[in-house]
Amino acid sequence: MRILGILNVTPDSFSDGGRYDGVQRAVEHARRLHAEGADLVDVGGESTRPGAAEVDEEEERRRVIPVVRAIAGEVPVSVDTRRAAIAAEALDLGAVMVNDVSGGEDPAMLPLVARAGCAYVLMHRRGTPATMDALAVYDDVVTEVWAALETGRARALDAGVAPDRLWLDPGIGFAKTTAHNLALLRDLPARCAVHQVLLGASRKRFLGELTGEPVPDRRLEGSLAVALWARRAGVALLRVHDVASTRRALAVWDAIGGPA
Ligand code: HH2
Repeated sequence: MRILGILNVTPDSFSDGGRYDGVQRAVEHARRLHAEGADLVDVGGESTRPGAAEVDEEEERRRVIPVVRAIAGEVPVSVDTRRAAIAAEALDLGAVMVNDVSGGEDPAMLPLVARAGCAYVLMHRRGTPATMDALAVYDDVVTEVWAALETGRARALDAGVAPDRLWLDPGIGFAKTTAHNLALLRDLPARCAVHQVLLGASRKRFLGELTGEPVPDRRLEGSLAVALWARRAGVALLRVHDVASTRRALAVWDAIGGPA
């Protein structure tokens, strides 16, 4: 399982908002994540936490692009954006992956990714950060989320994205309650048997609900429990804040599962 380290260059992300929103600090954190064992670093300039304000394109560019320019030569970069224009600039600067939480809403996104031949993460969500909590209503969350992802996958392949360049992500916490997130996690082994799956659960709200920990930075134990389950389930890429701790937990897990 590969690790995608999170670098939010935002003032308002739910866990690390305001910590890395200067280029120098962002670059140092990207280097640290890479040194700790992140295979890629995911650079994002727009918070998606419930209730977050939309960021206009110029502001997103101002936050993200200088950081991508500074680190793409030394650290493999994923750009966390739903805008094709930002993705295109990041790819030109050497980013190797586009992480699109909107699942391809920008009509220019899939053609861009197909042309570039880069890796692409297609995530499930409903609505926007402003509306998503009210949209967390499903008859059968697993069936509905994965049907939407299959539709997105078909659109991506039609647009010319190569199957081995595509990652599917059930979007933990995006228009999902704790019960929905748990159902999606429980179902992962079946999905990982047929798809390349990316999972992002690090420090999220449902971990706070399950453990009684309201402060996102103090949700390491819950995040590590999900990491071990993800490993067991066959997740291909895990998006985390705490790279060093995740690597250490996985080292023990893998040693137990490995040859004597
Ligand atoms: N979660 C967040 C952001 N981007 N991308 C993918 N593919 N999957 C996720 O689960 C995912 C994501 C939200 O977490 P974070 O970046 O820590 O916070 P914020 O959106 O407040 O910046």
